[in-house]
Amino acid sequence: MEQAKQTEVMNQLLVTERDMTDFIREYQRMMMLYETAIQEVELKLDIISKESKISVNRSPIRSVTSRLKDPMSTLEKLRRYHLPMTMESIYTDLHDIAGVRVICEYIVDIYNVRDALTDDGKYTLLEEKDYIQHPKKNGYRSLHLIVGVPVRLLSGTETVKCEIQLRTTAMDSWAGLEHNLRYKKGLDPNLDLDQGLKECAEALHATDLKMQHLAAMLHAIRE
Ligand code: 0O2
Repeated sequence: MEQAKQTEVMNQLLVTERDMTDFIREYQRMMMLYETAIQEVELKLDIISKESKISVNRSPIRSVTSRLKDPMSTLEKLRRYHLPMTMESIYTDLHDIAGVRVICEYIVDIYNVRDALTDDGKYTLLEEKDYIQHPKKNGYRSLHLIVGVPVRLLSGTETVKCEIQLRTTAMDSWAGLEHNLRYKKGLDPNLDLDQGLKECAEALHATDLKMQHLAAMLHAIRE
C-alpha cells in the first residue's frame, strides 16, 4: 500500500478506536451514575427501616432488591419505543435503567415508605403510578415511583432517574409467578391464563387487606 493510503487507513482506525473508547467511557460513566443512585436509595431505605425498628419496634420493609437494566433490554426498549440509540436518549427517555424493588409488610407500609422517601424533598418525585388503587387488567398491583436522585460527583451534582417499585410480599409473589408464566416457552397461545391470574391476584389482595386489618387490631389492643 502506498504511504498516503496507509496513513489514511491508520488515521481512520485511530478515529474509530477513539470513538469506541469515548463510547465505552461514556457508558461506564452512565452506569456508575445509575449504580450510585441505587446505592443512595438503598441507604435511605436502610435508614427508614432501622429508624422504624427503633421508634415503633417494627420495620415496614421486609426486603430490598435492585438491578441495573442490562444493555440488551435497554437497546430493546429504545427500539420498541422508536427512540434514538444514543446515551442522551437513555438518560432522557428511559426511566428504569436503575430499579429498586421494596417489599413491604402491609399495604399501608407502602405509602408510609413512599412518604418517607419523598417528604424531605431530597428526591424529586417525577412520576407516580399507583397500580394498587388502580390495578392493571391482569391483576398486577404495585406502587411505582420515578424519582430524580441527586448524585454527587467530583465534577458536581447530577440528577439521575431511578424507578422504585413498592409492593407487599403477596403482590410480589403474584408478579414473580405471572412473569414466569408469561415468558414460559411452548405454551399453547390459545390458552387463556388471564382470568385465572386475575382471580389469584384478587384472592391475594383480599389476604393482604385481612392481614393488615388483623395487624391493626392487635396494635390497638397492645396500645
Ligand atoms: P423489569 O426487568 O422488571 O424491569 P415499560 O417500562 O415501558 O415496559 P411502563 O408502562 O412505562 O412500561 O411501565 P410500568 O408498567 O409502570 O412498569 C414496568 C415494570 O413494572 C415492568 O418492568 C415490571 O417490572 C413491572 N410490571 C408492570 N406490569 C406488570 C405485569 O403485568 N406483570 C409483572 N409481573 N410485572 C409488571 P419490565 O421492563 O417489564 O421488566
